[in-house]
Amino acid sequence: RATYDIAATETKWQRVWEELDQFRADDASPREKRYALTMFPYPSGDLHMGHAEVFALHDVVARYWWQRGYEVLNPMGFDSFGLPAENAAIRNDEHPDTYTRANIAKSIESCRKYAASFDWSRTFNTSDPEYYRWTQWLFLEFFKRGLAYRKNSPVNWCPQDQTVLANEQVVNGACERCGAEVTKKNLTQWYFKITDYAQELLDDLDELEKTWPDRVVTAQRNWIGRSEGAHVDFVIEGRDEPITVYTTRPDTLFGATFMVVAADAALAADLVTDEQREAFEGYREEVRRSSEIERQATDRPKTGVFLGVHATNPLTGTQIPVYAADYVLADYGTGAIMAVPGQDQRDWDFAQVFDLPVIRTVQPPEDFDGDAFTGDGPAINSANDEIDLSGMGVAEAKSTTIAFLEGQGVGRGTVNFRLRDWLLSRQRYWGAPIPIIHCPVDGEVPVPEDQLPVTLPMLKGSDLKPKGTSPLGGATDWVNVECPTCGGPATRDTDTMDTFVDSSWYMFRYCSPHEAERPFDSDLVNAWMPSQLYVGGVEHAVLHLLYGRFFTKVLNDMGLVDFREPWSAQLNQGFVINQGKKMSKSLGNGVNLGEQLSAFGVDAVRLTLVFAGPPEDDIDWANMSPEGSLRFLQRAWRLSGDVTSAPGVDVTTGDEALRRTTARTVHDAAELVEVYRFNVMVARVMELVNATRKAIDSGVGPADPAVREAAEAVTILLSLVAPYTAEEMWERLGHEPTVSRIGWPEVDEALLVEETVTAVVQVKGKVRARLEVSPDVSDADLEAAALADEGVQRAIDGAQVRKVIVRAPKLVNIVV
Ligand code: ANZ
Repeated sequence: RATYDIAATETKWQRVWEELDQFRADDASPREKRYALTMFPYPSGDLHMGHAEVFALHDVVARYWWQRGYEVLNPMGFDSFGLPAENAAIRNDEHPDTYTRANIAKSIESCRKYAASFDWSRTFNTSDPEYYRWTQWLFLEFFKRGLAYRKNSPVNWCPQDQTVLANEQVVNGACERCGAEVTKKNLTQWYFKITDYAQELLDDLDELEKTWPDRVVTAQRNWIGRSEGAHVDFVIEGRDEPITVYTTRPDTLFGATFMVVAADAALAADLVTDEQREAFEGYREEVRRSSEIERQATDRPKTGVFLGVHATNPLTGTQIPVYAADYVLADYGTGAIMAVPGQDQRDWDFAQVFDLPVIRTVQPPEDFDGDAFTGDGPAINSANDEIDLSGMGVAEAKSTTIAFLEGQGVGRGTVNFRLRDWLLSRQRYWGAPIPIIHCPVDGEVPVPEDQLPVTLPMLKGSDLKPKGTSPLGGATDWVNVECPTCGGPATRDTDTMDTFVDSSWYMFRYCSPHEAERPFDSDLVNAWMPSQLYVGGVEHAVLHLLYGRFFTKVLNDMGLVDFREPWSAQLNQGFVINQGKKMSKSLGNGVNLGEQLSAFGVDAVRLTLVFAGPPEDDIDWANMSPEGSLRFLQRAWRLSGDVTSAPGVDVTTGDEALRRTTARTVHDAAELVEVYRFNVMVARVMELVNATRKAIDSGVGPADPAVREAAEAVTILLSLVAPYTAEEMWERLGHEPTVSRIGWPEVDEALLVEETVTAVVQVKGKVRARLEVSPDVSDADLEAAALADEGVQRAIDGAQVRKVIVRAPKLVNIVV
């Protein structure tokens, strides 16, 4: 059996493509623009199976758009700042840039071999000074607008990486990068005020929900965590200022029998009496030593300490004790709660340990035998001389209570968000320096625009070892500067920015990557964006995808872009796993991409990944058959050698059955790609290959123009998945290179109309109607159509139908 030489084919076409440069996006093109974006990789090594999967899936759409006649922007760059490069540099005693550039060179080489249709003329690395100059410029714009600020607060601290982490980077209490258990530390840090946009970030999800994966939208909604409730003021004996608590259940206020303040909040230390101070401080130490995971575990026994003071319940007038405990978080709501053990399980558990009273304020159903009752029901034990909630449901009792508290001036309805401001400073070297100068006279002074970028001083190897403070602090020549305002001695900020800042605006940069006067050309950005497809991992559901949305809104407020959401549609691929498990070094189940590519060729690996299933599903490589993919590609390729008619032959005279199959396949393939069902599209191409093979080997024969039409359609459809094989086929079919931008096959609409058969309808044994129906009409549909026919109705003439015998698609017999 004839086959093609994989290695030779790959080398041959890479050279041709290089010369043709056919995927360069033309800003000036009159075609409609499409922007296919895929998350840029972190260059920590060469490409792996995960990249192979994403790029294969993403490329189907990018190549499809080209074939459909769009002008496509499909760029690729590298998210090259960050910890792995810095850690590698420490290990190898080199500069992080050296490591980063070597990996990038390897990755680009691999992407080219992999035939990903990226426009390499637009590539950049976020660690290029020409790029981070604008990251710094954007930081300063945020600073000028009050959206970047410094504050001292307890922050997540990774003891292993010796740096702070954003909340988003703490996963189950552990550092997202290295897995070390995260602790808390008080530090002055830079924040972006993303909370100013909380409501809009939430509202705009309603529109995105139509085109974004559900799990991403849900994750963002939960992360933003909007809740409606009330602030309630509690008067404390011997203290002027009341304590305000945040509650989502103001209706339960009559049942608030104690109060809890976060043990690590300043308020707790402020409230505690002298008699209780020692006990409190001991407890606080204990809390600081325990991890976030331990503290948030629901099954853990509740702990706490009495602060020695009482608060007055504003509705009952009762004196209720105030405790410090670790189940209340310092940085949520007001850091203090009213505890209602009758309706809240955590409060119930605490009340059991400390022997505190429980008053139910919602009547549980009769069969209820749990502890706290969190459901809806009529209010009980909830009345005094001025307000009576008795019998009201939760919603009504809430609004009634809020109105009453507002009237008394001791509370107000409020909206609360779980979302915190974005902590962006890092005490590490390999990132964009924060372009601020600290002056004893003028305070925080922005580095003047004409002095950007603030480039990193040359440090390497052991200079970079984590010390808990930024390594940049050691570069004294770099640190000590004149204050741009007063000229006096001042120092540079020594922190660098979180790499998520770099990746929050890279999609804009691709639209004008060589722009030297500003971060991007607004006209070009508005012409290309929002991007119509963003392909990437669901692990970015709340980090990157929320930050990028936030940046876009700020850029819109600055007048730099004319839209407020950067990505109108999104696709999350599953993971490539092996033998049912995530690939890992310790399990030794890693699959080496390079080996797969040399064994089966690029096309077979790409086809396997695309054909494996819906893109969202995980792919278990152990169950895949790249051999099978290769066999199919060779089968398809053989067709191209068997066609004996000439290019451009009049196909309208070809075999109609095969022409119909081809037309249907091409038509459906387009629809399938549009809804990301690439695997089904491939299955349909396989069927078309079989049908064509059958036609060649049967009476139709290889000279029939329909055979050429089918083989050409197969080639164009395959160009989305297996570009090397497709080019080879196209050439064998007698065409000039290349097939990649030849255009989508034209479909004769007439061939899509289903063939019909004639069904005969008899009433009392006499033919009364002939219906044109689809050959696969169901009995029920045919019966309905027969009974609806006017002639049939006339023949029945109001008589009782006793029996209908249906033999779809040919016959209906009506007995009256
Ligand atoms: C009284 C109450 C009664 C509550 C009840 C709930 C049920 P979400 O929905 O997540 O916003 N809370 C408030 N601040 C807290 C903090 N810093 N740490 C821990 N818990 C805190 O949750 C709001 C509810 O969580 C608030 O409503 C408060 O308890 C608690 F039957 O107040 B609730």
